[in-house]
Amino acid sequence: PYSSADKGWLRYEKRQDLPCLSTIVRHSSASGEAAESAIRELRYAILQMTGNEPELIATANLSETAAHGPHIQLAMVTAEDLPEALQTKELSQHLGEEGFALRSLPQEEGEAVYIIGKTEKGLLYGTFHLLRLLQSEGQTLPQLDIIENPKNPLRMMNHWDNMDGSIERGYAGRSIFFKDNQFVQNDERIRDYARMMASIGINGISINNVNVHKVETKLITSEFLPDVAKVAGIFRAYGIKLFLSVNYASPIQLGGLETADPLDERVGAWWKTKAEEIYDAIPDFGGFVVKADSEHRPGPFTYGRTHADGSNMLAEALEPYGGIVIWRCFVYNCLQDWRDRTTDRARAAYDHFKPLDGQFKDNVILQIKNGPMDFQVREGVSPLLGAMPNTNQILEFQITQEYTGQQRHLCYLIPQWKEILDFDTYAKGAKSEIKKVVSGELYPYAHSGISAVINVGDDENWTGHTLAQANLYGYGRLTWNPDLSEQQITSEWIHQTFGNDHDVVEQVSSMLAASWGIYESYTSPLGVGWMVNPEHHYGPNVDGYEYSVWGTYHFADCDGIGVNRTVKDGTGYTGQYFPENAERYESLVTCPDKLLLFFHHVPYTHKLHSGSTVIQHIYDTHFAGVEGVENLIQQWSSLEGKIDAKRYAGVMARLEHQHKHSKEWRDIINTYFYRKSGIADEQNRTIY
Ligand code: GCW
Repeated sequence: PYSSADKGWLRYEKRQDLPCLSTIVRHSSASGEAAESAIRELRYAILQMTGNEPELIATANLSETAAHGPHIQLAMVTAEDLPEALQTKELSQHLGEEGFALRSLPQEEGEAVYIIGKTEKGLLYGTFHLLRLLQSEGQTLPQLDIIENPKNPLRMMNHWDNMDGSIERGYAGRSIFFKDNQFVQNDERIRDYARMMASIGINGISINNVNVHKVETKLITSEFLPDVAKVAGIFRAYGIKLFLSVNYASPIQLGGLETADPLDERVGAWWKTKAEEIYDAIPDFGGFVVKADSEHRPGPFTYGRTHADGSNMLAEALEPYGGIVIWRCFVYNCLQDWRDRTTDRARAAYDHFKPLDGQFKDNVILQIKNGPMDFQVREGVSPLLGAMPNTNQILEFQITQEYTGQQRHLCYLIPQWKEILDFDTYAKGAKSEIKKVVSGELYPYAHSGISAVINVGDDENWTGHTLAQANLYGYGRLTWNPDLSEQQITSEWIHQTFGNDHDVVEQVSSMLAASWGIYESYTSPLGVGWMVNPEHHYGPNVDGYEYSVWGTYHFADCDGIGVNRTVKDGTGYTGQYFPENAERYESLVTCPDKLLLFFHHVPYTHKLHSGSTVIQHIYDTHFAGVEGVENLIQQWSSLEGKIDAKRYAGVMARLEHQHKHSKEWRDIINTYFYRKSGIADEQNRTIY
């Protein structure tokens, strides 16, 4: 039933050390589509790993079968046929709607591992977790006593797929959903995709680009709803709700109205009828993702209305069905004037949305990019996160590597995301980290969680760069539990993807761990960002956006570089943070080196905390970055023969490209700043 694509981390390779697990016992309570998916996965995975497909039996038949030995039992926590040892208060109280328990229990018939859920989704997540454990190093049937609940209620993926099959900012081939303005006919790939997503706990997926063009606007019409419903059905069996990005101007484009004014009654009525039609086709439809008044997309501003007016109107239409509106805060003026030093794109989201706190309906969630700019290699954390106690928030990451090497360069993003999640906003005093804002722990949000722009396409290996699968995997695991360590996530991924060979685990972990730092060092020093070619955003171009209306400036001249965002005499952006952070960033003494040029304009001779000057830092890191890539190549080549030839060669080819390209970055950046500053490299290395 599975597609011929690369199996990612669901390879389930043969393991010598596994017990035979000849039986799966299904309690009658463990029923439903998602429970079926769990059982199918268990049988398939155990067959792959041990060579024997376990027999599936009902509890009633247990005593008659040959299930004498280790076996697996699936049951709901409320089931009366659970053994007494499992009918505990602890279990029933601690298990959330999506949570699971894994318990080993010696029984007459042999050692049993119980997978217990409160809902069938719990059974599904418990199954994937058990399979993960069985594949980690040296595991036989462990003594299990685990209860887990996801920390984030919403764990979403956003596709930027267009119906012609192209993917905005996609670097791994064409869409797995759409082709030639239709849905793809063969849905094997979508099924595999749903399995992969469920295995890392994803529970919501929007399938089309937030820039909703002409054909995609019709996804919510009778022309395409039957196809959308089919995909929703595939997702449903894996515990995933389908969402659509919608065009704010749909009442005009589809409804023949001359306005999309949120306060015009006809507009509200149109959306209500539309919602009814959608829920008729897909009763568990998740809701809408909306990019409005952003980068030339239509929105409430056209009618002099606020984003609260705009989103609430949509939310009202979805409310009777439990649907939600995910409203993006990526709203900024993309036509700027370099002479006007008071406008600062970094300020935009906060300036637009903070004043509206408390005005949004309960089923609206504001989706906020992790940084105030746009998924740069490094930027500050968005000060809007945590700043709206009375408005639901969801954090947006970018797995697709738009500004981080486009899946041709290796750039492991888990360390970046962990830094962001662990960032203390001080919203309610110390320990008000971003992870607590978005999990709903800090404020009593009705909805919250984490969302990300996904990096998959129809490339055989899903992500272009095989090692970019680690970002996809790690994202899911982090949204399930942001407290998992980077090492834990990396190790899980490698064991499942490449097996248990010690050298492989060691080298790949170390490559991944170093990669973000390496990429940062030959691209964007000290938080400066944006030195890329306009439009496609690949490769070095220091002034690519400096003399353009998009207004993403670094202000480099012959005296210095960086954006003065201080309250004292800059754009005032630092003042959007809570005082502890505002003060830290405002002062040159306390601002961390890594973000120096994001917050301050300084001379090239400015001395960093590291002891180096800004200009020498630029030279040093750019030389070091290329050496870093050389190390990656060496590490990878030490694994030749330990990784199958195809994946080995695929990764090697990308590393070689990265090497060449990193030299281009180094030379262009170094030369630019040498000529601007006139200051030579202390070590006299070649600068062109
Ligand atoms: O990062 C920028 C991208 C656009 C994208 C936009 C957004 C979908 O360059 O391609 O549009 O962000 O997040 O809406």
